[in-house]
Amino acid sequence: MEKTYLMVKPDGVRRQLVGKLVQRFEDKGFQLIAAKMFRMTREQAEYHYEEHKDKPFFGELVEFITSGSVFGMVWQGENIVALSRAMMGKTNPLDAAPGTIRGDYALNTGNNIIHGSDSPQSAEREISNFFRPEELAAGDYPVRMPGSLAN
Ligand code: IDP
Repeated sequence: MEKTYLMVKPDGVRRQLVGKLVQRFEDKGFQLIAAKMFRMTREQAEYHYEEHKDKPFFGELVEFITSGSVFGMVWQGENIVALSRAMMGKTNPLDAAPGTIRGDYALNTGNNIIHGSDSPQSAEREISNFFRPEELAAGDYPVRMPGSLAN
């Protein structure tokens, strides 16, 4: 099953959007298999954004992402990388369609609320930066309620 790393950035945490964002991905039909609130170390941040290390905004980006707690999540589901990126909307909120997360909640690129992996390979790399393999739930879906006959 395809996995992705989704993360509510410090601006989203400060604005108390965590619950609403989790709800969107649950409603879509994806499965949450790990989540935690934490403060990223500088090393984790530089590794996470390594592809941007030569960009002029790299320093600012690392400062921002380590400026407060993030809510990191591992999700799984069919085509989740592409579908979650579509739900997030374009990087620059000026280009993000209404109805997308950035279109609905964000005003500028520096404060665009959410991160999502851009490929299954990036997802694997990003997940391993923040989670140990044993932190990922396995076999919890479909949920079986005690006494329930349904799957
Ligand atoms: P993505 O988050 O939509 O995948 P990327 O191009 O991978 O977009 O950029 C990573 C993050 O870096 C963006 O989400 C945004 O927070 C930040 N960023 C990208 N371009 C700029 C910029 O021109 N100025 C400031 N921050 C930027």
